[in-house]
Amino acid sequence: MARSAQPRTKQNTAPNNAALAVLPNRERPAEPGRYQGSKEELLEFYRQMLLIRRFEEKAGQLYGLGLIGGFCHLYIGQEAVAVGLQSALQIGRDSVITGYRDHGHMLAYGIDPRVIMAELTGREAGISRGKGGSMHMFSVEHGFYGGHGIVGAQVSLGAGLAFKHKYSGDGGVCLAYFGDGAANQGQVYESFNMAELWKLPIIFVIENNQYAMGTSVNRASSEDQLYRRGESFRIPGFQVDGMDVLAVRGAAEAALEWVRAGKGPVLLELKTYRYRGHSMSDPAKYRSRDEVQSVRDKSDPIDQLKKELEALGVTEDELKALDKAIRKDVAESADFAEQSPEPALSELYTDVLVGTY
Ligand SMILES: Cc1ncc(C[n+]2csc(CCOP(=O)(O)OP(=O)(O)O)c2C)c(N)n1
Ligand SMILES: [Mg+2]
Repeated sequence: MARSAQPRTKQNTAPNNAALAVLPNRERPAEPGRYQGSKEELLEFYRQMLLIRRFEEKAGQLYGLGLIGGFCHLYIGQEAVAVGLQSALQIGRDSVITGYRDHGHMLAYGIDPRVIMAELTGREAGISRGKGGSMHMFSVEHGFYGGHGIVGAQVSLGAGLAFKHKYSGDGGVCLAYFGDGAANQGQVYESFNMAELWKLPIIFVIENNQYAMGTSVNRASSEDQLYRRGESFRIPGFQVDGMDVLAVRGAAEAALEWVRAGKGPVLLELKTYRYRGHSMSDPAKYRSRDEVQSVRDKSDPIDQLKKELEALGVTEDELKALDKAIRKDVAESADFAEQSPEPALSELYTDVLVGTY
């Protein structure tokens, strides 16, 4: 039976198995393909992923030296996700929101590494003036709304951002990232429901890096094919190789076409992997070194793109020179951060919300 013949009203109490059976035949976004970029575009993706990798390695070192206080969650291994998705956005019109593992998303937006490093080290020159640290970075100018420490909260906030895009008719789309662990949070599903009901312009992005702190996705999730999690809300979902920046960009294109046409949300599950522990204080004893090494050997996003670039005629020397320039840039960011002053003590009394309840 066609879906239009099955009114979705309260009166229709009969079991709707027929409707379930036709769900797969509903209109869906085009099946994502691998992005066909020019050599220049591929080089730019490579540069951005390598910048994130080198930046995060440096952040790890600074943390070890005691220069970064509080929590610090590195993005190493997941670079292709932020770069592939955000390269498809229109900066300033679209919006992005994510959890606490946010350095890579900032860098993929082209935000100056110096102000990100200054934020990590709690300096006045930091993007949140040294008051947010690793987990709470914002750049409203870029449409980047954080940086959130409460698992899953960014999904509801993202639905709010998408509502704003729709309400004001600004044509923007919100990209709301969350993890495989966050995918089991209740508020995620409340957001799914409203987003589809109101056809909000939002792409829900599950960065499935296989672990939520020390718990593997298979141990925590009854449905571990996370791209299916939107089905009961009629949200189309796709599973994507999150270690292949071109596959990620291809998925972004397909999702954006659907969402920008006013057809409601899309759910993307990016299969990826984090090489480091959950945060800098995690010795990662819940998995073997061999497991990590085998992912690095077989599917590292930077190595994979390097091979493609070499096949396009980019020489090893050119790539080495690029790496050298990035290392220099990152070292300068660390120097800049170390030399920047800490916020004045009087800053303790600004940006504080006072109210009575
Ligand atoms: C509401 C809430 N519950 C628990 C925590 C503690 N916590 C911080 S990160 C995390 C795991 C989240 O894993 P995932 O969503 O897979 O993201 P990933 O760290 O892998 O990027 C947990 C349980 C929290 N910050 N907020
Ligand atoms: Mg995870």
